[in-house]
Amino acid sequence: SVTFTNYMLLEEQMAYLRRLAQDYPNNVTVESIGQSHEGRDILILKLSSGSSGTSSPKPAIFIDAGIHCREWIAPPVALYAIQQLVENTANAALYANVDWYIVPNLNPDGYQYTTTVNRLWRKNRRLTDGAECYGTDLNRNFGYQWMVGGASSNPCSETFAGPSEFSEPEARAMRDFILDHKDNIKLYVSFHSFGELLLYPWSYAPLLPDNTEELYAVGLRSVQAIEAASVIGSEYTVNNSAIGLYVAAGVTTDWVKAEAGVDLSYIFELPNGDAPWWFMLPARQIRPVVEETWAGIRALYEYVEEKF
Ligand code: 0X9
Ligand code: ZN
Repeated sequence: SVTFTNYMLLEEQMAYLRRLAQDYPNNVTVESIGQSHEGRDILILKLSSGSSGTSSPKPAIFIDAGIHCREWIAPPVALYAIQQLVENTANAALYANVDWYIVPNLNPDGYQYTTTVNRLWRKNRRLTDGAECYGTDLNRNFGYQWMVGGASSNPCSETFAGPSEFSEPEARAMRDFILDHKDNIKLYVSFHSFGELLLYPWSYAPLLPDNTEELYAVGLRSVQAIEAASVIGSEYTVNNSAIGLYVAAGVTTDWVKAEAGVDLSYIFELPNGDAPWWFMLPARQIRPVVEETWAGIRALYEYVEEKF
């Protein structure tokens, strides 16, 4: 079984998802939402009790991780949530009335590159026509207020937004899945590192959405659950993205809220390693982080279950 005592290779992550689909065929489906630039499947795990009629789709939670491939703690957080939901029978109630869609690694080409060539790679691995540097920042490539701020048109920049909105196959795959399920999805959560922040829209400018009060209050419940569970002293701040961190246009959370109509949209910036190893959280800290973050995910779930 997966123990979260070491970082997993991409193949190990994908093999785990496929094994769950085989072992739990009644509730778990694993499928590809599309291919990465280098032709890897982007796998999604769907978890559903399947017990409600098809006429009234259940509320769903969509979670992704690994958009920025060097942020290695993010995929384990998503995979641990999967393990708890699927393999811990005590959690079966969590998918009785709510469906879960989880993409543990949205940038498989980049992740492979971080394990073989450059541990600090952030973007995907597609070369834009005419560019001298590889990669687009997938978290600048989404098509809402694209390129209005905090994003670069220089392909050599770490925040290169791509030649056009949704130019990247990984971003399109996620867009298409979410649009296909937008009536069900009530909560969107994207895992990144680092900084112990829980951020909500908008990101493209320091503007507050209409439901800011709700986003803040629900976010606070989540981080309080994390802090109560934390054995490593994590302390989160809940804030607007642009005000609490910096302006960044073309991010997933803005697009999901504005264009897919998902009112509850969050990005977690998970804990970091000690300077200068920000993205290189020691393997012994994987377990404490995934366990405490699971408490935060459960708190968000409880709100969805209550409200919808
Ligand atoms: O810059 C990003 O894409 C995210 N931070 S990271 O260090 N993981 O790269 C933050 C995006 C959230 N939006 C804003 N901060 N505006
Ligand atoms: Zn990130």
